[in-house]
Amino acid sequence: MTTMKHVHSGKIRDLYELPGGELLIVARDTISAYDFVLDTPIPDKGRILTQLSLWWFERLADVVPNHVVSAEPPAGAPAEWAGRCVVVRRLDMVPVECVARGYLAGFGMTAYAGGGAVCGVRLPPGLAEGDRLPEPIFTPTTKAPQGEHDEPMTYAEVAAKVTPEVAARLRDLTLAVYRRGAELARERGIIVADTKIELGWSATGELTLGDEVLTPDSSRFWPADRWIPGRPQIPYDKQFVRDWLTSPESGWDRASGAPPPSLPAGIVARTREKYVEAYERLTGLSFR
Ligand code: Q0N
Repeated sequence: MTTMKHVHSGKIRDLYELPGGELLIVARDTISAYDFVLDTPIPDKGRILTQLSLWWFERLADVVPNHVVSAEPPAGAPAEWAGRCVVVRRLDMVPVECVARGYLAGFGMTAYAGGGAVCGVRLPPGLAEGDRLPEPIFTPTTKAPQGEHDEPMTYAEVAAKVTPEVAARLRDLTLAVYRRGAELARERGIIVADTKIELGWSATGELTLGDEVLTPDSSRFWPADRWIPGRPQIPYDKQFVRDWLTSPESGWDRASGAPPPSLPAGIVARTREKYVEAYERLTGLSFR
């Protein structure tokens, strides 16, 4: 029986320490919307995103090594963790959130509208929300403690924090992961507008990909056939949730600050279907 020491609970995933010092990431079925974690889980979301991330790690192995040790639950793990837990090597995490953007959305849009640049990267004038950028850009942020918001960093700030040599490697790896992911996804009808990765140092001193990668939780996925630059895009996974929450049926007033209501079964089922669809489209595999 393996003893698992609980070390951290995030919004979406829990982290445990295993006896050998390895870590165990357990993904939950939780979904967030409008900065709230909803009280209604999406069945299978944890398994779908875990399996998608594992698939990408393999697909990216020639770009960057990853922290995965095993996708088998350790002996003694609860049966309901099957398929949604991953044993990983402990890394010494780099103190920078590594973000690549290929399209203008979210913070990238806000920063561009405010001064024509994102994290110190100047962009051409005249870009609209949802536009594809001439080239993907590296837009790192600080790693804020839980509950606080990450702050944008310029490339020079990253270099000052981790050395210029390491900053260049973070940027190059982040852009390489984004390019590989976005290109493959685009062929399969999904736009990856941006993505966040976490890198860390392995015990042997190799810069290694941690966390999860190229999932709808770590990236903005848009359905390519509904991409209309010039306005906010439809999120691939959360379209039904957001539409319902902001509709009169939900009775929710977003401006009130009150937590959103529970989701109706129909919205849950259609949202689950979007995660299954994203997984199946990207991997070409059938879910379960
Ligand atoms: C780590 N976080 C932030 C997992 C991700 N391989 C690792 N080694 C050391 N630390 C971490 C990892 C990883 N991954 C990463 N916290 C610790 C995000 N977490 C949230 C919970 O799930």
